[in-house]
Amino acid sequence: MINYIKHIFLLAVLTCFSVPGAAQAEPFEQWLAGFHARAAKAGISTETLEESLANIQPIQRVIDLDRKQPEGKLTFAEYRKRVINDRRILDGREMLHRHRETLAEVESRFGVPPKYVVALWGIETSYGANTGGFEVVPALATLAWEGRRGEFFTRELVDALRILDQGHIELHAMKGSWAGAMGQNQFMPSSFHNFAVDFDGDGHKDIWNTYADVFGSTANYLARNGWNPDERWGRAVALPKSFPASLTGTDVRKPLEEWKNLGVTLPGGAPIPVVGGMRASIVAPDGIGGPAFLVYDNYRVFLSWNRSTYFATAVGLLADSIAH
Ligand SMILES: [Ca+2]
Repeated sequence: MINYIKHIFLLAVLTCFSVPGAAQAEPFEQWLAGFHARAAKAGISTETLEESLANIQPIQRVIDLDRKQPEGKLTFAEYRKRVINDRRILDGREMLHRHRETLAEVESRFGVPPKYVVALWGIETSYGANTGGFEVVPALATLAWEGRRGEFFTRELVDALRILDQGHIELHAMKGSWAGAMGQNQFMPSSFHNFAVDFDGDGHKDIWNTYADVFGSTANYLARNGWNPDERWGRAVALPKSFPASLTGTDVRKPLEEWKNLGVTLPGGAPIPVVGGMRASIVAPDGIGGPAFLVYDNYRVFLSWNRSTYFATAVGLLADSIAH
């Protein structure tokens, strides 16, 4: 279900750039031969190329999912209900407790509190329970060949082969979503190269099966995208009746003092805490009449992971729900 929701966003993005009817200009075998040459030129070993590309075929299910038109957009209230249910909150608390030592080590190295690492893990894959059953190489090859955003997926496929070349994971254990998001934190291969870490020090960056590497890689991603250890992500607030919609959205940033003067309060009506120098935005995913959130710089770090405000807000809310 979570992947389904993610796919709606991904499809919405993909659809903007698609050229109907432009797909599959050449037979798959012919495309594969050309890709083989390109990957060899990019430095992928002959051994990896032969092992991973031999006998692969396009996956019809991946094509179907890629071509599926987005259904009607969920409201944030609907999305929130699906993504932050009681089961996920209880499981998150359990995971926070079970992995507390590793998560504490991760926090001391990257400055990201455990609740955010666990919340991202929960929203991406239900704490590793739903990582996607597609083998990444044929899934990416299908998307690279099919044509729609072919160049993007071709580059991701080269990056995927490089992961195999470096020996981080075995070919058939390299699984992910239909669109190539891999392992327990759903990194695309390019994100893997930029942000995955071998936190347990065994020589492999294993975001599929090693919790320490999953947590370390997630925290490293957040830290490298500007996570501020001294701040939270944001908080629920109440807006005054006259609040103009034009002041909502992450493009509008104001000092906390200014929001306070504009009548923004905590949900119960108490004044919002004002910290000098901090700027924030107001996000109201369902419009002025719906829930509203005062969001800080760390919220933008969530947006660097996934551009959806639904996603970013849900991560923050789940983190707060599991930390008790
Ligand atoms: Ca490792």
